[in-house]
Amino acid sequence: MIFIILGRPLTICDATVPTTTTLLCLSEVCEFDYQLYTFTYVTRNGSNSSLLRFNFRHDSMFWALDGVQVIDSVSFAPVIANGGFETINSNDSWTVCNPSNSCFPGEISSNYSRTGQYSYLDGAMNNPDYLVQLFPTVSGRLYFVSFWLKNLGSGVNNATITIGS
Ligand SMILES: *[C@@H]1O[C@H](CO)[C@@H](O)[C@H](O)[C@H]1NC(C)=O
Ligand SMILES: *[C@@H]1O[C@H](CO)[C@@H](O)[C@H](O)[C@H]1NC(C)=O
Ligand SMILES: *[C@@H]1O[C@H](CO)[C@@H](O)[C@H](O)[C@H]1NC(C)=O
Ligand SMILES: *[C@@H]1O[C@H](CO)[C@@H](O)[C@H](O)[C@H]1NC(C)=O
Ligand SMILES: *[C@@H]1O[C@H](CO)[C@@H](O)[C@H](O)[C@H]1NC(C)=O
Ligand SMILES: [Ca+2]
Repeated sequence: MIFIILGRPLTICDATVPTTTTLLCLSEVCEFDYQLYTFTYVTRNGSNSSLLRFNFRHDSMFWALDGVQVIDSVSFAPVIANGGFETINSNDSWTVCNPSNSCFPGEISSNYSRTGQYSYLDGAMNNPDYLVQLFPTVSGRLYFVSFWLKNLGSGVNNATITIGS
């Protein structure tokens, strides 16, 4: 890959939570344009926060992610920050962990935004890296989770999205 990606590299690792559910697992899939994925999630009883995690590996191209939303089913308030990746200099939302020091780890980029100016772009080679956000949630409550995901090419790839609380 010879793409030049503009944007602030994100390198900070983040927290874990006691329970984790897999929302989506794609592996060795062909190229596809932005597609909306929607899920419901009920937080663990006794928890006060949730962790949304996007694991990405792409050996030949990139995954693009935009429009991430988590909505409280009671108040209808959005509970995730910077879901459109527009606030590139903020430290209060997403972090990326690249434990295997993969080439082409996740970055915010202006090349493939779905809405606004920026999206998240991840081409971690050989081993996955992951994008996480920890956010406050109400114990035992239903949340609506959604995001737009685009696959820029076929070959060896993997997108595994989990949520936990
Ligand atoms: C949730 O936790 C509270 C406090 O521990 C307990 O009283 C309640 O029964 C639990 N509810 C469920 C649905 O497990
Ligand atoms: C959330 O839960 C953790 C672990 O149970 C606790 O240490 C923390 O104080 C809680 N935070 C709030 C804001 O209640
Ligand atoms: C974000 O965090 C990094 C690492 O702690 C720090 O160097 C940087 O100044 C912070 N950026 C902002 C905008 O707070
Ligand atoms: C990404 O954007 C930069 C800056 O606009 C541009 O130079 C580059 O060609 C773009 N790369 C791709 C793969 O579109
Ligand atoms: C896809 O990635 C997930 C998370 O990193 C991993 O648990 C899973 O084994 C991978 N699947 C394949 C087929 O590579
Ligand atoms: Ca955006």
